[in-house]
Amino acid sequence: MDAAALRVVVLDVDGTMALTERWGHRVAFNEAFEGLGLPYRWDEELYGDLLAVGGGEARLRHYLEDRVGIAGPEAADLARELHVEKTRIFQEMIDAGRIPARAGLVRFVDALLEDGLIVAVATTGSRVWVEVLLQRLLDAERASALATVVTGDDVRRRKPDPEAYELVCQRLGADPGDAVAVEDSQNGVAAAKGAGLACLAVLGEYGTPEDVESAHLVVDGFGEPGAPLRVLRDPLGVESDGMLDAEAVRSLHRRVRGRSGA
Ligand code: XBP
Ligand code: MG
Repeated sequence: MDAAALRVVVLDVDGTMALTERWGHRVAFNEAFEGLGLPYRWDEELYGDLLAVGGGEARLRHYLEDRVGIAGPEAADLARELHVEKTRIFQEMIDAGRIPARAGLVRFVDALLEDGLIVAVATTGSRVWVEVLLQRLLDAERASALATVVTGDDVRRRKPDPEAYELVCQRLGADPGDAVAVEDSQNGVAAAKGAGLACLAVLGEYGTPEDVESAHLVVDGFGEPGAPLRVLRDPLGVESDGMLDAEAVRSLHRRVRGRSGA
């Protein structure tokens, strides 16, 4: 049976399209704590641990209950109030141009679109800032070329649950076997593979090769002319010649599908 042809590439946002966590979201959370007169602060190491919980409001509630010891209902109310303030602060950071695209992202998206591939987004982040950030990272024309954008507001279960990727495929009428996900974290790779997509990991600021070892290819970036990416794991022998482009993603997809005979 011929392997299904690649049709769709689904991009994660946080850690993949932009390094948003360490100096973006984490700083916004800390400024929200300060703004509400609370003594809590998330240093870089603690935040890396807390990223295991997808969704900023859920992350806050987990921290307040498990690390601070605040009871459930009170923690839920405070988490909601803090997350509204954090989201406002993060939007200000985006508007101030403090969240740049990763090197090679725009080149990569252009290559996918020019090759006739459908490009979509699946993120756990909140829609209210995701849409603004995509306009900033990609410019308005490219952002409007995205076939669909699934955010944390559109799903009941966040990554590592596969729901976000299942919803993208459902909205596009695409078989997961015809799609490749581009992710940066353990939760993201688990969500993509759980939904049946092949998965390429572009390591983010917190991910390690071990975290994403179940991805079909692990690299340290998108690569740029003169600044080649480093291949960290390539069990299928995809070969990317220093830059991710449509052919590299098609090669990965062929090898994954060809191997499983799907
Ligand atoms: C991103 C997240 C988000 C961000 C914070 O995960 O988990 O919660 O950390 O954004 P992924 P919000 O990269 O897997 O999409 O505060 O808006 O949730
Ligand atoms: Mg991510």
